Amino acid sequence: MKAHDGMYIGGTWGPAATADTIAVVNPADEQVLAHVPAGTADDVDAAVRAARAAFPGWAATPPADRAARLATLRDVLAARQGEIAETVTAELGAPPKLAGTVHAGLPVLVAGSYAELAATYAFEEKVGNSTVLHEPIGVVGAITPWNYPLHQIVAKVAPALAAGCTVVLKPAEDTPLTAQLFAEAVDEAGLPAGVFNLVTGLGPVAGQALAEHPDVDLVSFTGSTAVGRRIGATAGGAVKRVALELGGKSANVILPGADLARAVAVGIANVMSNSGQTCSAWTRMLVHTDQYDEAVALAAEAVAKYTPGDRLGPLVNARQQQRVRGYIEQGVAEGARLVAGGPEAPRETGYYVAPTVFADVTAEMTIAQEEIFGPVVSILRYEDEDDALRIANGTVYGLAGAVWGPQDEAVAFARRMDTGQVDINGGRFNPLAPFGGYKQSGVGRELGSHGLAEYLHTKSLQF
Ligand code: TXE
Repeated sequence: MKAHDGMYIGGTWGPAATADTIAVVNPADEQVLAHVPAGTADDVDAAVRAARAAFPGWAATPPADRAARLATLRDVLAARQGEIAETVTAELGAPPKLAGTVHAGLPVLVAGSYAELAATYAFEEKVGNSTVLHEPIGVVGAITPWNYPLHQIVAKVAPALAAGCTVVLKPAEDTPLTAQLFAEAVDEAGLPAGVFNLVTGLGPVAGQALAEHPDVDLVSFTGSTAVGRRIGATAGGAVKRVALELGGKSANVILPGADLARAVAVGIANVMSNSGQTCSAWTRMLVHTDQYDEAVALAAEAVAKYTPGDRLGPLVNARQQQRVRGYIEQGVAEGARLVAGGPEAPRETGYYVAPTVFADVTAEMTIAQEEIFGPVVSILRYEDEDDALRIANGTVYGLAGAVWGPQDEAVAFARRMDTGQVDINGGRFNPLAPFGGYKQSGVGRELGSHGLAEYLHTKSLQF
């Protein structure tokens, strides 16, 4: 597969600081697709300098002009959707349909929303006898994961650029080809040199150098809680702004008055999508004790159509496959009942995991507490609404969730959940709604005007 052998810094593809490379592997067939440069602290430093040099000009560019550039970027991403989808399928293993609709389609929507917000956001407002100015923070270091390779990039870069910030991106080492396509799109859209810069490389090397760089004003990170905690500590020590989007263990709460068949089918589909590699996935299904057996039977039926290699893609790499299989083994060992799937790899080649459903899961079990990040659903039983709430809120995470039932009851329940986003009776994706976590799911919000505000300082002038 086509890959650049350099970094995109200061508006050009230039050579990397060393000749070291990273192999990009197709997780469906384990074949090497391409090699990309393994960036070092020197590459990161060059990129930060370019971003710093470009900052004053971009910050002073009228918001309407920034909006126009973002609209062009959206158009380029839309025009290249087919190529983006193919690349995501190759390096992540996403089934082509999902790659086309979600992986390549969603970023177009998000880039478009920031083209509009850049033009309409109140960068200046009157508060009594004061004028409050919302000014760009400066140079942003963006560190993104592999699970939604392009969405994760656009959800950081588009609001940063809309705000007037400049960006250095260090994408995940598993999916750098999509990131290179994004850099090509930025170039094609004619953004000024240095406004966006790309350094590919390993997390503990290039990622850490970016997170610790003294001339980066804000670090926006999406990934594991372990790395996020470190980045948060570093940023705290430097008194620097940080945005963290971390793990989740979201509850899918099915109230007795819900359409049970639909709630179970959508709940299973939600976790199987992207092979469970979604931080907001509803991995814990909570069912009233009277409906429990029926729900388990429906779940077993619903999961049967996710054939590995067809509707269900592989996991991103061997490490993630091992990790998820380990969790399934642990679920069995702790006494949960396998209704579908299991720890055995369903295909000889490729990093596949069998679509798995556990019943008789209790709230304390490891599989009900830790983020698995694979196609694994745990079905838990509750006695009454207070019990359901205690279970739903009983993890260290609080990223998303779902409630099914009569609308008023479902909304009342959602208000009591300690989580950043709740879908009521299925919900519909809204690119303007803020996304982010309570508790250890993170700090800050992405998407919409809340996502834009993360990249702004506030200054008040008194008259
Ligand atoms: O994440 P890492 P991994 C969760 C999920 C998954 C687990 C491990 O549970 O099973 O994390 O995934 C960069 N300094 N999520 O190991 O390592 C890294 O290069 C700076 C949830 O892949 O956190 C990549 O760009 N950066 C999640 C990014 O961090 C570092 C999405 C994420 O990788 C670094 C992905 C360091 N020391 C995983 N070490 C979500 N919230 O959506 C690594 N990185």
